[in-house]
Amino acid sequence: MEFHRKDLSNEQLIRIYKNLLWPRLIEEKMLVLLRQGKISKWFSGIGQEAIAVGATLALQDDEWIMPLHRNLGVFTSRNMPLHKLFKQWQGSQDGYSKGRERSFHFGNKEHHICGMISHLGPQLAIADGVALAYKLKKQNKASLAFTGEGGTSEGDFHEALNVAAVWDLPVIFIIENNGYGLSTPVNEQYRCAQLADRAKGYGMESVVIDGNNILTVYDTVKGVRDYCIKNQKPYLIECMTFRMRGHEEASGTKYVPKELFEKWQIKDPVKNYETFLIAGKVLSAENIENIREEQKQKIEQELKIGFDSRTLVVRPEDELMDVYSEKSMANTQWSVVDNVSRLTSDVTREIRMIDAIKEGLHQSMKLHPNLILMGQDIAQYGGAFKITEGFIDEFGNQRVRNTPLCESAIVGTALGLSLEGFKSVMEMQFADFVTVGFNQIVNNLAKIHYRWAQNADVVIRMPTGAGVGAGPFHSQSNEAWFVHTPGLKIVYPSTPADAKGLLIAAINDPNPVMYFEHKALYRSISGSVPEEYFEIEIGSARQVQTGDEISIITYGAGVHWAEDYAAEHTDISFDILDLRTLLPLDYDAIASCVKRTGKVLILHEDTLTGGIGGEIASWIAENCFQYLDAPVMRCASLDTPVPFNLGLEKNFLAKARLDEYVQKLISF
Ligand SMILES: Cc1ncc(C[n+]2csc(CCOP(=O)(O)OP(=O)(O)O)c2C)c(N)n1
Repeated sequence: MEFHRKDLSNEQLIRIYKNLLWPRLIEEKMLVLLRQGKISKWFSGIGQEAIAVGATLALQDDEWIMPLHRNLGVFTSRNMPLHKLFKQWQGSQDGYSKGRERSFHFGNKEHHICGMISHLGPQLAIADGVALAYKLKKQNKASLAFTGEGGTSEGDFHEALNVAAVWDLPVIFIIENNGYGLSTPVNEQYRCAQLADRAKGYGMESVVIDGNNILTVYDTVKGVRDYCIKNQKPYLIECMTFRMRGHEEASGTKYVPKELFEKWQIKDPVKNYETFLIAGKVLSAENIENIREEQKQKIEQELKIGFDSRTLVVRPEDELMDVYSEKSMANTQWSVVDNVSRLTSDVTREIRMIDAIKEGLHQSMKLHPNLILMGQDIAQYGGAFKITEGFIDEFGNQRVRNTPLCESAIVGTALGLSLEGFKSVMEMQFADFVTVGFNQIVNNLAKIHYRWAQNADVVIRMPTGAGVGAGPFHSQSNEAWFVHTPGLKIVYPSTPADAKGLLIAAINDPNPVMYFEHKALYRSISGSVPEEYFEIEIGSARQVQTGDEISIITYGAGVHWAEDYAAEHTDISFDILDLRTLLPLDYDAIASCVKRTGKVLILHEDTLTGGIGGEIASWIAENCFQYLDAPVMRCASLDTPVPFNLGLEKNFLAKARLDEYVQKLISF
């Protein structure tokens, strides 16, 4: 192995050596502890350390890195103390994730390390978001994301590289090509000669390097970083290396031919670098022995602290509290109200739902210079529903961004922006297409605060619902998928005023908010909306009307169905509650309804089975049983996909069965 020191001083070469050796020795010790049952799971990076260490040392300490499961060298090279790392691996509450995450699935803001989720691929687009933040702030920085060669087969790899290329983002993508993805060899993973060749297809430069040569990695990443910053472009580096142990320690290596281990043993990154240092008289064999001894002793000292963890204290309220980031009201100039009537000015006008959404978004853009809008066709074209029409002229194309067709990468990018203090609103062209960004939402955005205290300041606008003859893939109600995910907030307004106030609240909320807007209500519903900038509190329902015979608990289009029905059936005294927020639910308002009427009908456009109606019904049964005069009933859409033909769609929708359910309940 040839090493080129270029202009590196002896001190620098030694610093690099110490950083390279440190994760090796830690890991050797961990493998012993693993066999003794003192830690649970371990993904070995032995033989690959030069990549994580070389790349990390080549960056500045405040540049974000998105590491994976084999990148101990990233964590150690960012000087995370071993005792705390060890507590993390033990699942101690004193670790980086308060015992909530395993092995290397954690991040830390202070060290600018973004914690991976288990899913391979989603990390890459987060690096896009961070790089976009650097670009918008005109900072001379680059972000860096790792992937294994197996991970390059994921769609997220393609999406992230494409977005970085199209948006000219300073991101360094590193592929650690270590021969196997679990047991799958490279010839069953991809067909190109080198994965780096793919860069050309994205309009990106790339290089293949020896990933076992620490100076090659260090020098390449340093140069690539300069290139990315200077040219404001991404770059792909493929590091050739080998996985010297099993995928994880329990899975063995039977499927790997012995010759491969022999071939790569010779290329060991630590041994070879030591040989180079000795040959160049940078260090003597004795120096090296001393450094090794020093580090081994340090490991023992750190482990002593590491083992001394406090006993686990389980407090459900602490667990629940960390799911969401506290709302920060610092630097806010707006009036926060939980009821529109408490506004400071009473200037209102009659506007349509769509105009109210647009106004909320527009006022938010004016108030928050750090708010970025992203979505397909939202710039010059103004979006599929024209909500952002004209925004680009006022706010420019840096803040109002057309995206390529890649929902997953844009959600990931939004998260990356959040890491650097930006807010973002992403427009799903139709709520139906959220399925291709689902993983990022439910696993990355939703869980990140609980896992390592990083918030995801992201709103996803979801044009939703049926009633416009748009067929199975432009009509779905999919809010229930998200209600089942702790960490998200779900809002779903039914009036123009609520649409504006809730959108503003969603944007001000530091947590990920799914904002459902019903397409059929956009232009069909008008209402009085304050001109002023105001919030409707997330989590508060709206009592539409009070009555004493039947309570209809509903949201979205259901509110209008219920109101219309009540207007046509004045012989029945209806109590109507518009939930407005589905997560968190306003249980006080729900309980009040039950107490007022004793008969509850939950009405929603979503299909019956697994819809939120079931959740509310069971909560009422459990908590308000004594006030009930009849079983809680659910009126929902048919358990079929949404059909295209208007006659079939009408039959599908819950509204078609509203009369039947009201009659059933009234006569109970
Ligand atoms: C989306 C997804 N599918 C499957 C897995 C299970 N899995 C974990 S690691 C791994 C192999 C990854 O190979 P590679 O990307 O080459 O990285 P390496 O483990 O070799 O470093 C697999 C299949 C996963 N974590 N995520």
